[in-house]
Amino acid sequence: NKKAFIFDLDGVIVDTAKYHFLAWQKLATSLGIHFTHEDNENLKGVSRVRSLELILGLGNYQATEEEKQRWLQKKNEDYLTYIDAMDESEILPDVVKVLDFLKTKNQFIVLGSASKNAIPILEKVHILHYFDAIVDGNDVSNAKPDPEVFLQGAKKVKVENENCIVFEDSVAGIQAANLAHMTSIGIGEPTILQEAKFNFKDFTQIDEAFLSKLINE
Ligand code: B16
Ligand code: MG
Repeated sequence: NKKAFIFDLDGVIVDTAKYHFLAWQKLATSLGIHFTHEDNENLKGVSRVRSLELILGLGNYQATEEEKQRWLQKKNEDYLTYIDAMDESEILPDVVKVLDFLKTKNQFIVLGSASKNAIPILEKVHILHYFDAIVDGNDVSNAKPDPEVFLQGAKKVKVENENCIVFEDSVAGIQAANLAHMTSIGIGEPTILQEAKFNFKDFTQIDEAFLSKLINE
């Protein structure tokens, strides 16, 4: 039996949230908006456009469509300068170990991310070759918690939704996986990701016995 293991990117494979934060904060500061690490938590798993709207909301800032487009582009250019400097040392602990194990067990490995920069990031950290399918922010029209991103992933590898396992660090992503009738695994703070079927602090807490059980059940 072949299952599909669907990985979110930011917060699961790499910690790009810190770079999103720096780029958003630069923009916010230039607009006179106070933007904190706490505010950044609410942007995790959220699309780029929605993130900008949330930040403008913090400053009660009314912007024209033209301004919004310009700022989105500016933020992404800044973000990409950080991405450009990434290498494999930024892969979160034991992610590669889990990917290797799933490969030896001949399981499908899929990416399900809201980011439009997913492929360049995977290339930068040299793990693009592990993925049998990639669904990212360029493919989906409905953001998490809508299950579209994961449903498209399952379809690409032709695996039933019930046979998909999703690793997610955001509440919206866990909800999306649950709505898709997939097995949801929260990576991060269990109190935040309560709705997940299983919870782990990070991949160092996930052992081969657990993965084997998921493969064989
Ligand atoms: P981009 P994920 C998400 O990635 C991030 O968590 C979120 O903070 C970001 O706004 C979104 O991607 C869009 O990213 O600006 O690169 O298109 O967690 O779904 O992998
Ligand atoms: Mg994420």
